[in-house]
Amino acid sequence: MPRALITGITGQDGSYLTELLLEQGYQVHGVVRRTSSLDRSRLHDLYHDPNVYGKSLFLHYAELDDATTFRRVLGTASPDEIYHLAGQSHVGLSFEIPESTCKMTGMATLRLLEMIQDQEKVPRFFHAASSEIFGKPAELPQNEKTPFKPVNPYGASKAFATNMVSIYRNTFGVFGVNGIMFNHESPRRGENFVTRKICRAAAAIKLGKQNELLLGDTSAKRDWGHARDYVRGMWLSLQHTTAEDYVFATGHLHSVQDVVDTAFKTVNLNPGDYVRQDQRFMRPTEPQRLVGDPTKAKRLLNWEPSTSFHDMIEEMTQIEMKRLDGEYVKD
Ligand code: G4F
Repeated sequence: MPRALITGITGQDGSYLTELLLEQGYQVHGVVRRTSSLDRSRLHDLYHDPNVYGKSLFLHYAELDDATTFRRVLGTASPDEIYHLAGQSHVGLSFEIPESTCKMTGMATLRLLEMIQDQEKVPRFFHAASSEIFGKPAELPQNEKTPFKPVNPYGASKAFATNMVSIYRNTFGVFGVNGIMFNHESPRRGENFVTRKICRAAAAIKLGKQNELLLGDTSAKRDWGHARDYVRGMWLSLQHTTAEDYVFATGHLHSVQDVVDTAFKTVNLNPGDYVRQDQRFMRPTEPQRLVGDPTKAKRLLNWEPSTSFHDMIEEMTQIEMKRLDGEYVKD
């Protein structure tokens, strides 16, 4: 039974990846922060399933900046594969807490690379890198060779971590993979990211539970795919014979306004009646034209996104309607 260790297991990607790895017959170990509550988390069902928790799924308390406890978890879990997904992942917030963003996103990755090198059996290592490393890119679409030009503290810390993974791979032979993840969303997305915020608001307004939706720059564009597809890419990348970097993206750009239009159309409302711009949600700088070229992932891993932008936003909005109506949704 292969053994995997996931940092950030309670997040959107961590929960989908856990389900995938359990289906593939893995024993899954997850690192959770002491402050995390599992009860209302995305792992709730698995955590409360006596056939799963304590049998094929194990959770360990540890902080990424506490090497002693993390080393202990590594010893207990003895993983064949590590999926490093944890970190401060909100770009806007990274302007407010740049130091801790760099500590949690950049330095924590380096610390992990150092620790795994000391293991008797060195596990394969997946790092969730980000399209934010490209910032204001010189070429369109971006691929694995596009130079890094981050424009915010989050992107800069991810660029540092991505470089470190390459350095440990090229210098010390670690099987380290950077998955350069473009935006990926789902009904499990955190509420402060724009797609979930919009889908939730459209549903809440429809149900009379909210009056308006305040947003920042609605002309901003992103390459948005479904998180379920992207975690499959993570897993596939560690099964390949060689350690490589991969862009995971759809190759299609949509604006925040497109998200608004699709979500409000799903609930038959006119967005112009409810959506307002609010300076508080504008960012000091915006990355530009972040759109990925997933050709390499397709060629080497046979990876392709399977859910369209339209279907994803529709699904997210419909699930919000059910949730706000008090229905339990296993998404
Ligand atoms: O949903 P967002 O906050 O995602 P962002 O900044 O693109 O970052 C996400 O994707 C990256 C790439 O995969 C990850 F590295 C990162 O960790 C995170 O998962 O914002 C998307 C766009 C931005 O241009 C933002 O300025 O939406 C714009 N926006 C407009 N109004 C807003 C809002 N974003 C948020 N969060 N809230 C708003 O009200």
